[in-house]
This record gives sequence, C-alpha cells and structure tokens, in this order.
Amino acid sequence: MPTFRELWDGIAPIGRGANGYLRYALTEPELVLRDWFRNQAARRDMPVTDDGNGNLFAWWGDPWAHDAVLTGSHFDSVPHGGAYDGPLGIVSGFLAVDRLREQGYAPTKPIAIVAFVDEEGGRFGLPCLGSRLLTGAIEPERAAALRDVDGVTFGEALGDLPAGLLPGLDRRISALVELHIEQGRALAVPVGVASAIWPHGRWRFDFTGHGDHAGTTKMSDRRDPMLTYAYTVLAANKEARLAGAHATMARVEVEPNATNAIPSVVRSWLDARAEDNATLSAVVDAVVKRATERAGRDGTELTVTPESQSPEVDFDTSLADRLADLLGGVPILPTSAGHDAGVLSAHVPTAMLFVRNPTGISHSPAEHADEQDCLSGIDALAKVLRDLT
Ligand code: HGY
Ligand code: MN
Ligand code: MN
Repeated sequence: MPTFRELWDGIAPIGRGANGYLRYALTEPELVLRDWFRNQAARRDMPVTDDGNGNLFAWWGDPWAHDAVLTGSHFDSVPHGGAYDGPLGIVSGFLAVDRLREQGYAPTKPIAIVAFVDEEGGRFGLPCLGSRLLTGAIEPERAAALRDVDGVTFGEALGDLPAGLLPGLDRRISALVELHIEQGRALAVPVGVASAIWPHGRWRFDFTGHGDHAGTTKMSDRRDPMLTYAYTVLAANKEARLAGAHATMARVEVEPNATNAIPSVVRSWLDARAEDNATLSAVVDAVVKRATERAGRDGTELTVTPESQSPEVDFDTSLADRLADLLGGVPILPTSAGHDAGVLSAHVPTAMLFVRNPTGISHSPAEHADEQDCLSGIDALAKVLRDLT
C-alpha cells in the first residue's frame, strides 16, 4: 500500500516553479495532476467520471448509485502558491480509502474522491468555479465565457459548454467532507473541524485618468489614476482594521505601465472578508465611498464591479459536532478562506476537516504541514468516511 510520502513526493515536482506552484486550472501541470488522479484511481480499481464541468470523481462503489459520500478538494493553486492548499485533500482521500480497505471495511454507500476545477479562480477569475457549476450557482454560458489572461475561455479550455447543475444533486450526494490544510494560526492540535466560512468577495476597481507624458506634464495638470488607486489601497487597509475585517488589494494592472507615462487606466481587485455579511458590506461600502471622493479630487473616474460573492457559510452543526466527537473532541473552528465545501454546504450536508498548519502561512511557497499531522488527517478522514457510510 503506497505511503503518504510516496504519493506526496510523486506530485511535488508537478507545476513547481522557482518560487512556488503554478498549477492553473486545465493548464499543463494541472492536466498532469489529473492524469496522476486517474492513475491513482486505476491502481485502486476506482472508475473515474467527469461531471462535464471539469470536476473529476474517482469512485469506490457504483458511480452515482445512491447517497454518495464525497471527499477531496482541488489541484489548482494561486500563482506561486503552496503545495498543500488543495492537493492535500485529494491525496488524503486516496490514502483514507486505502486505510479502510486494509481494515477490510466495505462501505454501504459509494465513496467518491473529487477534484474540483479552478477552486482558486487563479485562471478564470471566479473562485470555486467547478463547485459553482455542479450546484447550479453559475450558469454554464457565463462560466464558459470567462477568460484567462491570454483570452482563452473556460469553454475552450474545457473543450465544451459546461454541463452545469448535477441533476438530483441532493438525492445523489449524502455528504461531502473536504480535508484541507488550515490557513490561519488557529489549530494547535493535528486535526480540527470547520464551523463556518466568513462571507467574502472580489470587487474590480477600474480607475480611469488622463494618460500623459511623465516629464512634461505639470503636477497641477495631472489626472493620475495611480493616485486614486494608491489612496484606495490605504483606505481598504484602514477600513478593514477598524472593522476587524480583512481587505487586500494585491493584484493591479496599469495601462500603459511605462516608466515615463502617466497611466490612463489602473485596474485593481479588492478581496474583502468579514465575520458577517453586514460588516463585509459596511467595509466595502466605506472603501468605495472614500475611493469615489478621492477620484473627485484627482479628476479621475472610478467604476467598481462585483466579480464574485461568497455568502457566509455555517456548516451543518450536527455533522460538525458528530465528527468532532468521533475524532475524540477535536476543536471546531471557523475560517476566512473560501472552499468548494462552502459552495456545496447550501445543497448537501457538508463538513471540513482541517490539518494543522504550524505557521499558518498559505497561498505562499512557505505553506507547510508536518507529515505526522497529515497522517493524523488521513486517519481522521478514514474514520469519518467509515462513520458516514
Ligand atoms: O481565496 C480563498 O479563500 C480560497 O483559497 N480560494
Ligand atoms: Mn486557496
Ligand atoms: Mn483550497
């Protein structure tokens, strides 16, 4: 039976760049990981199905027979991301199946390991794209039209119009349990259970000014969108701090992005999250208000476009309590990171298992979980899958 170390070392080189992972959805590295997934399934006599949305399912039992229990996560990473965010849940799924088979266990319901497509939204801009399609949270046509930085659409990358909502979703899935590395500094023991996901979203800010010569344009004559942008970054930081929320403007595009030209357009994205919807709206409204006022002073224009919204998720309390008890009374804790489990939680009983992250660092090459804790996570997942089937 393969060990965690063997599986982990087997995928480690795939998509690893000089500075972290570049595993964008349906690009070459992720396609290699999909082949790895099919190979791991074949070694376990697990048939693989695709739901027509780019999500892969490896089955122990008849595919979609009845009351399937899903586990798994995603392969894709943020640009220069870490190794664990996503793949740990998929590798742990295969090893949990191995553990159960070793125990001679035979599930009464089909178990599927799922690899969701573009959970990070790192290529097509909308997080949890695969789970949103599976649950009908996004129209196939809108998903198909999403474009990457090279102008390639999701539909082109997928090779077809996505299938969208899985018919009979809530009849066919009895539970989803996603195992994931914890991404804060909140778990002091190897394994925990999720209670909630903070509401969060992404807003695109387009700052438009007057492109001009950096050397010959008087300061008083400028309408420089970079000023309005810079002010907005500081305003977002301040408003988040005041509200106990999280706000980040880490992605920016400048036209023409030349050393000696005042920009005509600066485009940036606000990632904002808060413990509840009211606080989140208040923070975003305050940032937009302050940015708009500043645009007035700078003589620039501002348009703000909401690009993705993820509502507050409160996981099924009875399921979370049951799993925490099953695992010996492990902590139940919230997260402000989004997950496919959060999308499915509106449709089927859903839980998350967290594996301790000693530094709490994530979305970074420095992301790490100790092997012993990963093994504890696999044992915990095996126990949970046994309990649910
Ligand atoms: O951004 C998130 O919270 C998740 O990693 N997609
Ligand atoms: Mn992530
Ligand atoms: Mn993730």
